Amino acid sequence: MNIKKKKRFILGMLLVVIVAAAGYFFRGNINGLWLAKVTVPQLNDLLASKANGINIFEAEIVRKIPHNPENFVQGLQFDGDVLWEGTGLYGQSKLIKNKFDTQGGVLTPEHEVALSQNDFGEGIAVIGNMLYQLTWKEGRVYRYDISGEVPVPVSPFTNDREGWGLATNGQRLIASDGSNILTIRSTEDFSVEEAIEVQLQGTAVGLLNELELIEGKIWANVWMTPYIVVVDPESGRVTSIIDCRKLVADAKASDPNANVLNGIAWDSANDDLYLTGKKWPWIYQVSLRPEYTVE
Ligand SMILES: [Ca+2]
Repeated sequence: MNIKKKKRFILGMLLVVIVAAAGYFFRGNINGLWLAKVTVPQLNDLLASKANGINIFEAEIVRKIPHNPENFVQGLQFDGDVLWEGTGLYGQSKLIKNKFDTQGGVLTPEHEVALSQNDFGEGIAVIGNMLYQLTWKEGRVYRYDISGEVPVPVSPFTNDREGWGLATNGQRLIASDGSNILTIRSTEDFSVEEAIEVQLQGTAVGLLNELELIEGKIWANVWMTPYIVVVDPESGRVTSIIDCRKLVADAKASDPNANVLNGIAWDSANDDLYLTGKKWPWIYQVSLRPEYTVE
């Protein structure tokens, strides 16, 4: 790497750290000013420099499903023909049950549960008849019995750290907390059973947010970036990076209030992938273009 490139790389790294640290303290109050400071080329350089041997895919839009742009999406998961959605912000956090006609591409909200005004909703996950919903700094893990038409709250669990994203491997829960550590959690009491340190070629990847387990791999939105990392749960290694810049650009072109990428849902019945973001007017069905190289 020549000196000019090295200088650019160090400046890029520095900018990422400053923006991430600043953003961390203003989470939930992110506005356009903060986002304007995240310039993609720096992040892109960072990823390109680390990307040797890592698969990079570009998310391409297959279909756009209209979605309520007021929803500050923090969690997204399929359960049959229901698409569960968890949203954030104080005073606005909800659990939303959507009927999703995947054939027709129509999302119909059927029921909403409002969280306490003092809780900032985060990730959600469904295991059997139980839905779990995290809160950000409040330590509360909402639980709902979803065997009936309407989710029924049952006694909550306690989280020992910040709640960000949540997913499931079918038996246990997988939680993120904004760091590079993912924790495997018991469905009995939310206790930590295992920890996975996520790293990209030896470097920790932090700010892991919304999660999804897809064909044995953990997919994680990297907060404040247009990227998703695909993680091998055994080693914690990032095996692929999904570049979602096209979706971010389309969402922002449709609605200037569209915030960051956040929301991964895998329709296992049809092997279809859906992605969205905070306050995005669309949920995108996407396909992945392989052998994509960062220019
Ligand atoms: Ca998800």
